[in-house]
Amino acid sequence: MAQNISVPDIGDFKDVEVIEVLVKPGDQINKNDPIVTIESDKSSLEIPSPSSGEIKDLKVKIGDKVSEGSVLATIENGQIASQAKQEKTKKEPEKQKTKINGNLNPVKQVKKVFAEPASKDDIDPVETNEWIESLNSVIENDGAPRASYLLNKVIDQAYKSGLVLPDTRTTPYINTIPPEIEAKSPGDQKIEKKLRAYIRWNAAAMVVKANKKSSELGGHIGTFASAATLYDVGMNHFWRAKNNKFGGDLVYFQGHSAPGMYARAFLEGRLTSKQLDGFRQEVSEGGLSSYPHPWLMPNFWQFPTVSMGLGPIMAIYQARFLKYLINRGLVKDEGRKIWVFLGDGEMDEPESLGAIGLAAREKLDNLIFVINCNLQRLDGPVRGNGKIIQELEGSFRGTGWNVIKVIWGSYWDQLLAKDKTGLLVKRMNECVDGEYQAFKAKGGSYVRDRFFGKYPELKELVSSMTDKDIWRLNRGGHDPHKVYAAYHSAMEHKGSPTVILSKTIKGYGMGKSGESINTTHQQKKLDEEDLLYYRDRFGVPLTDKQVKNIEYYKPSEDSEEMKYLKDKRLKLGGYIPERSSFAKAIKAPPKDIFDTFMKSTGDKEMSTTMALVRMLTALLRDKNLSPRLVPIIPDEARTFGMEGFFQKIGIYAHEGQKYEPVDSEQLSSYREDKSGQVLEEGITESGAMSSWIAAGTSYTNHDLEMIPIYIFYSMFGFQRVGDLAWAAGDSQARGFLIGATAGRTTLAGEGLQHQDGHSQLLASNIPNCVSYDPTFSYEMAVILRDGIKRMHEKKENIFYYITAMNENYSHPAKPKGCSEGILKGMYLFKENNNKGKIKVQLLGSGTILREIISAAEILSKEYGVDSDVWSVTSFNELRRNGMEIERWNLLNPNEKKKKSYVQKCLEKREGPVIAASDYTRSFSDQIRPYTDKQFYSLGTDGYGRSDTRKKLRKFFEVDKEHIVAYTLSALAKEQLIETKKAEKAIKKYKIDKDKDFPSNL
Ligand SMILES: Cc1ncc(C[n+]2csc(CCOP(=O)(O)OP(=O)(O)O)c2C)c(N)n1
Ligand SMILES: [Mg+2]
Repeated sequence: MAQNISVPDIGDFKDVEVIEVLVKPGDQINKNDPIVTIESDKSSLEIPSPSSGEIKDLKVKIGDKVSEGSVLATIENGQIASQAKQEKTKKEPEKQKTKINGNLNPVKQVKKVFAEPASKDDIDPVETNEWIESLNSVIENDGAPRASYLLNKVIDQAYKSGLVLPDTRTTPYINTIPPEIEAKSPGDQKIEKKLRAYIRWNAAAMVVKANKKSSELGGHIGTFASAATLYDVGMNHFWRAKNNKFGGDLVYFQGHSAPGMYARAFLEGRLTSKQLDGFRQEVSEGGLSSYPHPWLMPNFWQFPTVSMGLGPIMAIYQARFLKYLINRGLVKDEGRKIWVFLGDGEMDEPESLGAIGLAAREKLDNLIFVINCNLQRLDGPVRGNGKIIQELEGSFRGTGWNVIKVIWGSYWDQLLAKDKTGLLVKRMNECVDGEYQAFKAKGGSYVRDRFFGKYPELKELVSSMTDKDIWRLNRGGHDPHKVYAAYHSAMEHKGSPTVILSKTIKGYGMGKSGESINTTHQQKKLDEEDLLYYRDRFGVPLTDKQVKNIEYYKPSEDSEEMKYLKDKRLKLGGYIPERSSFAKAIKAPPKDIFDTFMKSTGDKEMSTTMALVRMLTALLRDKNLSPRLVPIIPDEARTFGMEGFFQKIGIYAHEGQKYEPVDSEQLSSYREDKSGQVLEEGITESGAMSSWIAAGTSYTNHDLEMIPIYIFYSMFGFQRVGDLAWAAGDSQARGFLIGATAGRTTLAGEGLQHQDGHSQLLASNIPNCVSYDPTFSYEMAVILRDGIKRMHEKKENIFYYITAMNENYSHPAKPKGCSEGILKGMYLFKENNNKGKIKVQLLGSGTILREIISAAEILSKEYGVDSDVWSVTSFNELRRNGMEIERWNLLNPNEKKKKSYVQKCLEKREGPVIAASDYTRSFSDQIRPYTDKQFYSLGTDGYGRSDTRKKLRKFFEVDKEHIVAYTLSALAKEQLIETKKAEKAIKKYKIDKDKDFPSNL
């Protein structure tokens, strides 16, 4: 029996136009296949079929107006599933796991808790000890989980009784993992120590050598010197490379520790000594880049990290993106990890800590931060008056991370074991980082006096130790055993991300020339004496002469060290870092997918943003391409009319949807789903951009080509996240950035901080960013399809920036043969030849092209001035072409001159050029050098302000009246018309000559 398919609840909308009918009688359709697309003045929505069956009758056609309940079609054999929605929102029962203190992996054994030293605050030390003894006894007899349970109960009771409990964000200043439960490294420590020494030496040598050539070259020794053990333990035991069996762990190396990675790659035979000699000399072929730059070393580096703060946020969203791919069923869950190496100074960047809440919320247990807490940054101590490790512990624990502190090395274990009163821990707790830094700069006797000497009991504790012994008391991050145990524990941890806070010494091993002193960071030279000291400190088998020549050290291939090094990497699947891609291309959609956009919209008005959203909807119907689209929106879906995507493809939520959304009855209901496709980022442009980078580089990091489309307020794009956009270029991300609500006068009411008149110029500075400012939907469609083809089918390492507007207007049919011009940056939109004797070339982009078109009509009708109207889709692309051609011509003075595309377009045309856009004049000025014609730019220089579009365009002098007046004036200047004609027009349009230049207002 035939049943009706009608319009469901579509919110507040009534009498909405049907713009597409997607089925015909006789079609066999599945449940949820779209029947029609309807469009309000803000957004378009597809109406899905509630059941499967055969379409019998169509009850609507394009142009009909429908509301909730209107019948669209009838379907036979279809069971209209009224429960469909309910079924959909039914949640999988959550498996309850036993969880203690938020930790799914409670420690099995816990070190006995110290009794605190007697304190004057303690009115009854005997009672205190009884409590502590009871706790120890529960741990021993019933285990840590029971002890945690009891403590939680006691704490709950304390809160109920109104007690103010002490701050529990931090734990004592000792290692999180007690020695008794440390996992033991299976490595050969002797060999690993030797290898580490060679790598240390070679890393320092390459920096020193480069600076012998020229002190301009720079480089850092102290950072890797402090982090060598942290890297080596990972390389020898944990980080699995990508190969045909495994996707590979992703390691974000700290940018300025790059010399250490080169030094290891040299031992591995991946880099030659000649290449090491080319450190920071990249202009000649084969040089090594200063920092990790995939653009410059595309087979080696994966992540550009040296702009501090970008590494942590990009890595967090990378870890989330990996979970997204897994939850969407696009890649297998192989237990891959994202490791991120950071400096303690770097953690001051707002971006470094800005997304740690998301990492915890999303339960990113595939993410491990290693923060090298050498207590110093560039100028001096990170927290001289405090403790960076404690501060970071508080921040990370507070958001729900698993925190592992690796503060003390094994030499401290015995001392700590002997510390029955807890006085040593007390002393550790009370010292500040400024003191800890000095302890390592000033030697054993200083430590004896200043650290242990404060309390007679502690002085006694180390009385049998020599100053040398005291000096040898090592820090956790330099102890491979402690580092191994921490990494092992991080790998096992489930349910939350892990941060390892590892205490080290900046410039470790550099002695007087740079160990733990305030100038360590910039130490790039070591004199002979320093080099000999460095060699001796680590036992590098080089003669004095070799040291003086600053030779690299590499043992013979059949040495036990080299065999060990290679064997370890072989077992872990290969070498890292290595950048590769085995992703399959995505075939661009057929041309006809965008056919509707090539036709005139007639009287129907829409914005280019709406047109773009309709194009995305069309792309989602392409079975091949659809799953690869990653729409990314920072809380602006409704602004851009994209709320229809919520229901259609779902919002990614790793926990699914635990609640019935308030708008569940509506078609565009807020649907969260574990396999949702939309990344709804909330209000974080940096986060959204980081997601976009992760998706845009998925072709290399996950061997899966994805098409990210990140749509944002254009003003909060490049200007806000410019550094991330630069990193995206370096990373060779592929995808679309859509700067919506673009144009200084087009986003009318929002005012100064919203109105963008320069993002196109910011985009133009990124070499591999291709940018467009289209006016009409057919231009947008041509650009979008070509972008997909170039990036995702032909795999060009470029990304697109396209501005889209929110101004509604009707769109003409695509003029014949203009596709090439659209892509190159300009094409002839219209010729006005009304027998006028004078001609002018009018160029416009974005919505201001429409002012140009109107101005051309006025000029023709009222002033007898003919014009050629050019739609400029990209002043940026035109300039690129112009620069290249000009350079070639200058370098080939004997050859026949080549012509820029601008010149080819304009050379046979008459009259001066007037170019206008909704951006600053520099935007259109970019092409001024590439035509012989007189050139005048109009633009929106100055701060925006809130008002109507009409008033704003008048204010910035880009409305049709100003364009007419300025054109007449330019023609008068060229002596093509009389000046009084121009004067008359200025009067007629009431243009205030005395008004200041808008930039000054
Ligand atoms: C955004 C940014 N600002 C400044 C710098 C310059 N810079 C490079 S390293 C550094 C100090 C880093 O200290 P820390 O993060 O503690 O690293 P460490 O070398 O101590 O491991 C600074 C200021 C930079 N690379 N990026
Ligand atoms: Mg530091």
